[in-house]
This record gives sequence, structure tokens and C-alpha cells, in this order.
Amino acid sequence: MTTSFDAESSSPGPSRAGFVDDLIGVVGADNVLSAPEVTGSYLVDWTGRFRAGPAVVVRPATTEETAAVVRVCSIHGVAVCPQGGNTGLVGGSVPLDGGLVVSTRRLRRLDAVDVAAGRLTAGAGVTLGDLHRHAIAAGMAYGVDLGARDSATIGGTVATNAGGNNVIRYGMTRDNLVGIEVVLADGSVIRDLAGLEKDNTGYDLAGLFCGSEGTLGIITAVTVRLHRPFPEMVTGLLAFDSVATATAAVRSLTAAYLPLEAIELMLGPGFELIRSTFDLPSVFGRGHAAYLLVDCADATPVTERLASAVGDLDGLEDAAVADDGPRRSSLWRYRELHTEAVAGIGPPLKLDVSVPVGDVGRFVEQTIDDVEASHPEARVWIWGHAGDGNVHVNITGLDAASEEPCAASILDLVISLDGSVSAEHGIGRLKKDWLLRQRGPVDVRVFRAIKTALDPEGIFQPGVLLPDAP
Ligand code: FAD
Ligand code: 2HG
Ligand code: ZN
Repeated sequence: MTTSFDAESSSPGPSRAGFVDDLIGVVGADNVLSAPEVTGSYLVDWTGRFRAGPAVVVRPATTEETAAVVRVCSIHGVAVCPQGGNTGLVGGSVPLDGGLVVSTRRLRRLDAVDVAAGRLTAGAGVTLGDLHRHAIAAGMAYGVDLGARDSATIGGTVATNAGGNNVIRYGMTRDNLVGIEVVLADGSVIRDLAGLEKDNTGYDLAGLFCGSEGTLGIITAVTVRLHRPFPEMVTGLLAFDSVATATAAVRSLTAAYLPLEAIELMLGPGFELIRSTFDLPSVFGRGHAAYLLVDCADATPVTERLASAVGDLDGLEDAAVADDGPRRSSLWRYRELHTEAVAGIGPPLKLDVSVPVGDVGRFVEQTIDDVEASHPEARVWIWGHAGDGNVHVNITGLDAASEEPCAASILDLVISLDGSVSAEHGIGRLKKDWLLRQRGPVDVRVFRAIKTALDPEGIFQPGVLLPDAP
């Protein structure tokens, strides 16, 4: 059983003074934060929806310090919330159910790139952006990328099995993870960073911790797979007359043997919101119903191949193509600024779902129709990674009482289409009531058995991922 811990609280709790002293003994006073003005940003999640009460933040700089911090927490029965960049979108990154934050941002080991093996070992606190830059400087590239790259940590992306923009080519984070180092609940450490291509010696522990959202241990370092970047890259922004033609085009583009890296969906209202919020140019002179942003990359030029595949698409009204870095980034801004633009309206109801790729159009149209009919006061913003069936549904303007029924009707539709209620952001606190329905009782029983085996006292992440016991 763990105890909530607030350094400012007057309640003594389990040897309160001794607890803080023990933490200071491990990481030094500068790295045990308790004043509200310095802990504030660690205690509210990126969406602003999840706000923890006062809590201590500890910032270990090495694996050994992290293990010692966990041992102190275990002895004092204090819950642990591992936190990286705090960009998670499902409420798992802040200690809402008590305990302290163990921030991984000082775990910044960044080894030399192993070009021959295509491997890179990095501390959990290295940002995804820094990891990309380090790989590129050595002539290599990492396959996972997402809009929060300059804040999200590699440890956080592993803990959430993040997806992002390039899953159609490189897979999810788990597909790019070849080694892991994790501090367990008793302070012992799994060290498996060699990153061998072939190693069939027992259970896949890296795969298990990937996507565990901090509930099984603190990831302190990882080894990831790198590839040689392709010299020829082109981005196409395609404008369509309807959601139906845009989503049908996803299938045509996939069938055209293009070297695709991304196929992203945007809708007219979201595109216009970004234009007006960030004062961006219109690209086409007028708005369109739906857009696809398509990236191709290869060893030989790809622009002509993309142009010829695009020429046959039904419902295509216009297209813009960019084949140099700055112009490609300009087109990507329309896609990547969606989360920030919608957050500017107010915390949305945020659903991150996947459906079979062929059902994306039907799902998007039905979701818009249903929400508009049942909640005329609300606005639906939809975008996503259309190439892998991942749709981000954000709804603004709902009153608090309408959120749950509105989410339930959309998630019911997802399940009826054999989709997933969480495509890439994880379960956190937001989706934990849906886990049993999505995965079934046998899977959830196995999840609980794994949790109990690795964390018998339940010190990691109370209230996250696993549904409350019946
Ligand atoms: P945090 O937010 O700090 O933590 C997330 C979860 O992981 C928490 O449960 C936490 O306890 C746990 N955790 C963090 N670090 C560790 C660790 N070292 N050991 C154990 N547990 C840990 N996600 C996608 O999948 N695809 C996207 O395209 C995408 N785009 C995004 C765009 C924006 C603008 C934002 C704000 C978020 C986006 N995300 C996306 C959400 C995504 O989950 C995070 O950006 C990222 O994976 C989380 O990394 P983080 O370091 O911020 O983790
Ligand atoms: C994206 O792909 C992210 O833009 C965030 O996964 C999605 O904010 C969202 O709902
Ligand atoms: Zn996404």
C-alpha cells in the first residue's frame, strides 16, 4: 500500500522528514523540489485537464540514483510517477493519485552512434528532437517522429509506445526498440542495452516495458534501431472535394508502390483554424473539404512517381509539392499545429482511436454527423495518421456532463468497427474504464498478474492504466 506524499503538508505521514532527507541524500537538495513555484509545471499535464495536488519532484541524474530514489520510496511506501517531457495526452504523467514525480530529464546519456549496427543508446531524458539530431549528425536516422519532439523524451515515447508520423514505414516505437534499462520497484535494475539483432533468450522485456506507461518500472535508458536516411524526399499536400475521396485516395496511394513515409489526414475546418490561429498563408487560394499530406522518401528521385500516382486520384482539386527541407517543413506546419490550435480554444475532449484503414472515411463522416446532431453547441476537429487508420477526434464546446456520453458513443462506434479506443497515446487515466471492454477479462487478468509480479506493493503509478479492481 502506498501513501500520498506532500512535502508542504502538515501531516507527518510515514516518517515525512526522514523521507525528504533520504531523497536529498541520494540526489542532493537542488534536485528535490517542493516549492509550488518550481514544481507547478510538473504537476499539470500538457492538456491542462489533469492537475495534481502539491507533490515533491525528484530529479536523479543516473541509473544508480534512480534506483536509490525508488528504494527510498519503497521503504517509505510513497507512490512514484515517472515523468519525462510531460507531453502525454491521457493524464498518466502527473501524480493525481498521490506520491511524487520522478523526473527523468537529467538522464541525458547519449552514446556514440553505432553506424555499422544501426544502433543508438540514449538516456531516458534525451528529447526525441536531440536524439534525431544526434543520429543525423552521424549519417543515420531514427524512424519515430512526432510533433512534440522537442519536449517529449525518448523514455516517454518508449513508455507510451508512441506512434507518430512515420508508422506506415517504420512502425511504432516498439518496432524500433532493441534494448532497455529499467529500475524495478525494489530498486534492482534490468540492463539489456546490447541491441542484438538476434537474441532469442526468453521473454521480450523491452517489448513488455514499452507501452507500460510507468506502471512497471522507470525506464532509464534505451537502445533504438537506426536506418540510413533517404536522400530524396518529397512532401505533397493534396486537396480533395470530400472526406470520402480523400480517404479513398489513401488506399490508391498505398497500392501505387510509392516509397511512402507518411499519409496524414486533415479536414477543412482544422486547416482553416490553423491558418487563422498562426496567420499562415492559404496554400491554394481557397479552402477544401479535406487534405492529405503525403511524404515519400527513396534513394532515387520520387517527385515524378508521386505526381503520376496523384494524377489519377478521384476528387483531387489541387496539389502543392515541396522537395526541400524548409518548404517541406512549411507544409508540415499545417498538420503538426493542430493539437496546439485546438488547445487554444479550451481543453477539448480528446479521443485517439484507430479503425481499419478502409473504414476511416465512414468513421470520420459518421462521427461528425453524430456529434453535430447530438451536441449542436460543440465543434468536432478531426485529423490523424490516415495511412495507419489512426484518427484523432477532438471536440470543443461540450459541457462537462456531455463529455462522457459523447465519448462513449464514439468509442462504441470504434469498437463496432473492430478498432482500438487508444491507437497511440495510451490508456493513462483517460481510457482506463475502456480497457476491459477493449481487451477482455483474460488480457486484463494477465495485465494484473504482471503488475503484481513486478510491483507487488503497487508503488508505480496508482490509478493509471489498470481499471480499478472490481
Ligand atoms: P510524459 O508525458 O512525461 O509521460 C507519459 C507517460 O509515460 C506517463 O504515464 C509517464 O509516467 C510515463 N513515463 C515517461 N517517462 C518514463 C520513463 N522514463 N519510465 C517509465 N515511464 C515513463 N503521441 C503519439 O504517439 N503520436 C503523436 O503523433 C503524438 N503527437 C503529439 C503532439 C503533441 C503536440 C503533444 C503534446 C503530444 C503528442 N503525443 C503523440 C503524445 C505522446 O505520448 C508524447 O508526446 C510522448 O510519447 C510522451 O513523452 P514524454 O516524455 O512527454 O512523456
Ligand atoms: C497528433 O498526431 C498527435 O497530432 C496529437 O498524436 C493528437 O492532439 C491530438 O489529439
Ligand atoms: Zn498522432
